[in-house]
Amino acid sequence: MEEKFALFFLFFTEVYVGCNPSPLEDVVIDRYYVPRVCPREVQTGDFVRYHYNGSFTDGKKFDSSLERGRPFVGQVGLGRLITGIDRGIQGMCVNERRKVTVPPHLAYGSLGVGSVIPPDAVLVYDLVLLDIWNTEDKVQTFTLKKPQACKRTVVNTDFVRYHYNGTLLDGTPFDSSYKKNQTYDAYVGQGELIKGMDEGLLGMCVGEMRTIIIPPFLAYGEAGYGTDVPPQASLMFDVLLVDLFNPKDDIVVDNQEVPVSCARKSVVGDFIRYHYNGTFQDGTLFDSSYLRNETYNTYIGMGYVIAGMDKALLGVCIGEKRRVTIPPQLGYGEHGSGDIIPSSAVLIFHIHVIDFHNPTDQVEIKVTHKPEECNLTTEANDLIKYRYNCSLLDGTLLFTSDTLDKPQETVLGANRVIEGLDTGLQDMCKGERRQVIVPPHLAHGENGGSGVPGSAVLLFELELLDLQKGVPEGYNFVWLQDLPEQIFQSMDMNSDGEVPLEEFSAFIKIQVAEGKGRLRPGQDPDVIIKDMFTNQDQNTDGKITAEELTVKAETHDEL
Ligand SMILES: *[C@@H]1O[C@H](CO)[C@@H](O)[C@H](O)[C@H]1NC(C)=O
Ligand SMILES: *[C@@H]1O[C@H](CO)[C@@H](O)[C@H](O)[C@H]1NC(C)=O
Ligand SMILES: *[C@@H]1O[C@H](CO)[C@@H](O)[C@H](O)[C@H]1NC(C)=O
Ligand SMILES: *[C@@H]1O[C@H](CO)[C@@H](O)[C@H](O)[C@H]1NC(C)=O
Ligand SMILES: *[C@@H]1O[C@H](CO)[C@@H](O)[C@H](O)[C@H]1NC(C)=O
Ligand SMILES: *[C@@H]1O[C@H](CO)[C@@H](O)[C@H](O)[C@H]1NC(C)=O
Ligand SMILES: *[C@@H]1O[C@H](CO)[C@@H](O)[C@H](O)[C@H]1NC(C)=O
Ligand SMILES: [Ca+2]
Ligand SMILES: [Ca+2]
Repeated sequence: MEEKFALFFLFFTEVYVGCNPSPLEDVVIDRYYVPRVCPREVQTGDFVRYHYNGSFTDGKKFDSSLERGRPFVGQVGLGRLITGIDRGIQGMCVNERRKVTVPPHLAYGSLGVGSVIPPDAVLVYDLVLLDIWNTEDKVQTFTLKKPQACKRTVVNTDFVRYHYNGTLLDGTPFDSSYKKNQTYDAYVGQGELIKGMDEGLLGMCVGEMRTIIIPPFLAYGEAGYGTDVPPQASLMFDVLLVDLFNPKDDIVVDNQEVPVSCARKSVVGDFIRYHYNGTFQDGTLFDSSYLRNETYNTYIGMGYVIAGMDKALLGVCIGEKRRVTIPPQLGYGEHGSGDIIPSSAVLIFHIHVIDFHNPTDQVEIKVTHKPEECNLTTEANDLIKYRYNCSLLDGTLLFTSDTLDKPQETVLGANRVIEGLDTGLQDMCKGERRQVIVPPHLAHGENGGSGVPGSAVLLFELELLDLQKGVPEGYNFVWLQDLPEQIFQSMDMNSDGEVPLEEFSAFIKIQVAEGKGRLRPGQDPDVIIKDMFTNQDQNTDGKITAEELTVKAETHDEL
């Protein structure tokens, strides 16, 4: 029923009423379907959108909005519709169905409408209400779900990513972000969205779910949108806010857990190993180092990681935990990353710093116990016995000598242990205890090995149990004092001009006992002495002669 059409005939209905009263005084309303929830009822001044079939009392149809393919839109109670409808539609709610029987004086009177409606016709309208709105309407919002913690809410100029289901007021879906498998992304209050959405999103926090009801003049108005949004349609959006940031945002660091002792904080150029869980603002996990069982390792502040992470890793302590919120312009930007990071996504990282070091770091030694008497200290070539624990800086124990039957034994300065541990074991006296921190370039390096992760900083707890002064590599015996002038004569104790093994052995043992010389520690002295003897007995007749005896003069120690 066209508005103009209705208006034109109104005048005649009024005239008719006076002269020829109809058996029906007023409209008869049959509310044959009323929805359970009826949040709003039609009132005078409201705009309505409805479908109708108009028929005569014998059931013959004279008009139908359905057949015309679009619902009727009009304003109620202002004489723009036939009076019968103006009255019959009052109090109706969306999705309600009514049969309104209109006597002729409230419809087209004694004139009727051309060949369509005969004079004095009683009309039966079957109505279903699709939409109500009023020019006074505002955007309505209802929160369905809200996270407990809500630090930040949408303001103008924010960029939001949200999911939505859009329906008309009668429940007909017209669009949904879920169909496209991606959020709808836009700046708020910048004219990218319909006005009602710009308004309806304000104050929302990530994770909140809202219903936003928008009257047509703040949505698509007269024009409607495509085939799915008819002209003058109120829109109802169920919105779930997934993500929120402002292009002016910097990274945000919070939820810090800093260890009590923090000797130094990371700086540009440090190499760091950390664990992380990466989630979006809605809590969805997109990546985690824990799933790979290995830390993420990188240099800090050198552009090897996204700008926000480079910033987030500065100034951390070893063992620190922190949460970092990285806006997309400091993350993966508008392009996102592969299938994992959508465009313009805010990233939240929970970080746990395992260790960091600088390639210029040296071994760090902290003496935890020093015996009162500490005259004799370790140096290269010494044979030592020690206990140790070796752990990562997060406390993970890698190795310990406690599980061995006897203490660990080694010769210092002989490449027997990693360089950093060798350094850490030097200048130590018996009974001393230390904590030694060894950077990876003085330990197992970038690749790690035998249970040690790549680039790991190691913490050694050491205790020196015993030390025996040693001899340089390749030597069996060294003189600790100037060697005797007449060495062969000293050796040839019975002065018969020759020195058999027994005489040689007795001589060496006397030198050792008197502190004049030292045998290589850690081996059977007799075996070493025999070895030394064989070296001198050039003709292998079992005796050394004065001619055979040579002394490495330049080092004044080897026999
Ligand atoms: C009008 O008639 C059509 C076709 O018979 C029917 O589907 C519809 O429910 C009727 N009522 C309204 C209000 O459109
Ligand atoms: C959306 O994702 C689901 C599951 O991931 C997939 O089955 C579907 O084909 C996707 N739809 C579109 C339109 O990409
Ligand atoms: C949209 O509808 C789908 C399917 O009914 C539902 O799973 C989803 O939660 C709805 N989203 C919102 C924001 O209401
Ligand atoms: C990580 O370690 C756990 C337990 O040690 C193991 O069950 C899991 O398979 C490992 N995952 C990977 C990716 O190596
Ligand atoms: C990452 O998530 C795992 C599993 O939920 C948890 O055990 C771990 O503590 C989390 N790490 C950080 C740094 O939050
Ligand atoms: C160790 O040195 C102290 C002085 O520092 C001295 O009194 C002590 O006698 C020395 N002990 C030995 C065994 O040489
Ligand atoms: C190694 O750790 C155990 C357990 O904490 C401790 O008892 C032991 O003294 C440590 N060893 C060293 C050399 O510090
Ligand atoms: Ca002799
Ligand atoms: Ca000989």
